[in-house]
Amino acid sequence: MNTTRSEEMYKIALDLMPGGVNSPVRAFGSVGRKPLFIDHAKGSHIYDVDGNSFIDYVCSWGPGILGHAHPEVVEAVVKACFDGLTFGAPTRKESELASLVRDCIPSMEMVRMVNSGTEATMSAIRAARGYTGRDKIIKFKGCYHGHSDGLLVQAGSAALTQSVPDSSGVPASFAQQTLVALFNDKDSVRELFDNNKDQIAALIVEPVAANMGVVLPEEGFLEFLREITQEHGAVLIFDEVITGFRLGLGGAQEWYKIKPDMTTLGKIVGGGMPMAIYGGRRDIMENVAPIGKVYQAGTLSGNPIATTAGIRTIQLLMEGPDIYARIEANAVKLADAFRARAKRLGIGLHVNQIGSLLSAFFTDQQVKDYAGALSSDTEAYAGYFSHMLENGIYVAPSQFEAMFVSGAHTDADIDRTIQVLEL
Ligand code: KE4
Repeated sequence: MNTTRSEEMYKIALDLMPGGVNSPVRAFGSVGRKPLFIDHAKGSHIYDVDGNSFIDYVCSWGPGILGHAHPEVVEAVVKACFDGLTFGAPTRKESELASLVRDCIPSMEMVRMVNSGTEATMSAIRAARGYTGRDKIIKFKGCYHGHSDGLLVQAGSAALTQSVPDSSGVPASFAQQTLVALFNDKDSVRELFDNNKDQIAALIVEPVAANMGVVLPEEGFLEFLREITQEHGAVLIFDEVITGFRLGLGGAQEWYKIKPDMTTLGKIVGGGMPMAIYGGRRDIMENVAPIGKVYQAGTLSGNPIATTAGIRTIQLLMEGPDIYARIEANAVKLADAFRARAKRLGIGLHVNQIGSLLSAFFTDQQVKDYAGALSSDTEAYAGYFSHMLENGIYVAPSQFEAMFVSGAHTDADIDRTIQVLEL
């Protein structure tokens, strides 16, 4: 595969930006290759600067549920641009998007728009701390909620002690406010609440973990989180930046019928533009400035172009034809093809799939938690990644990410992908 121009661009970029990228995972570090520079994308395909084309299952890490450059979204965005890119003042569109979100996710009684999932989770936690007057939070090892200091924290060896930052530059004092539990391990959560009575402001969780690869909540786990947070007066925050509008219009909370106190959204809700949202119970959100004392602000929050992209995307998802059944069916086909490959090659492979989200873990263990995910052979994953890329299939350049199926993936795309898996 010719990658001459990508390599030229990479050299230039390396001199200008850390690792030549604006987000670490894009550097292809964990798959031992130089990154491809993308020229354009359309529908289910992405095209690099050397003219190579790929069936894309990264979908920009989730936003691309309708496929790239959906004509109706692009048309709405272009039209909006002629009315001005940003005003720093309220617009009708923000209320329209907020209302659409509440129609789809009724637990989000009141919302605030920001520019990234990181801002959404950081602000939701600040609102929960302001509402409860407490400082500590619980997150889960292997769950990712963006790069705000308090959330860039991984537990120590026992996973139950005070955490240590896993990013340098995060003061230990910040980490001490973040307690880390184990996903699908009720005792690890119980222990933190018992040892930190009345100190925990919030528990934040990806209801379906998708940042250690896709790991599903075990039967009753989310119900348990709902009960224990209720019992201890802690705010339950569902980080649905990936699952929101991905598992259906109502996201994971509709899928599992659990009502969190707060929810964060990103990716799909902005239709690929910089847009994310936090919100939830009115009595919590009414603590947010300017009506409350929890300060949070943003120059481009609720930006008229980003809201336009989000509104049109959600409208298309609501108007149908219903794509959710089709993208789930295609994800199931791919999951079965991965399992068939593993059987044929006699390799350990564990596939987790829900809706249009899936991950193939290169391990012979069941992957029901972080330890299971970490048992994966990342070298084997890197080999698989190159095999797919060299055959025109663009999957996540990391074992610990999700594969996304979009409404733009055709039967021919799925068949071609299965064919490559059969090579
Ligand atoms: P952003 O700040 O990247 O918009 O969102 C942070 C975030 C919050 N919550 C969840 C559940 C997320 O998955 C993310 C971001 N996801 C990663 C992919 N796993 C974004 C890709 C990247 O970091 O470049």
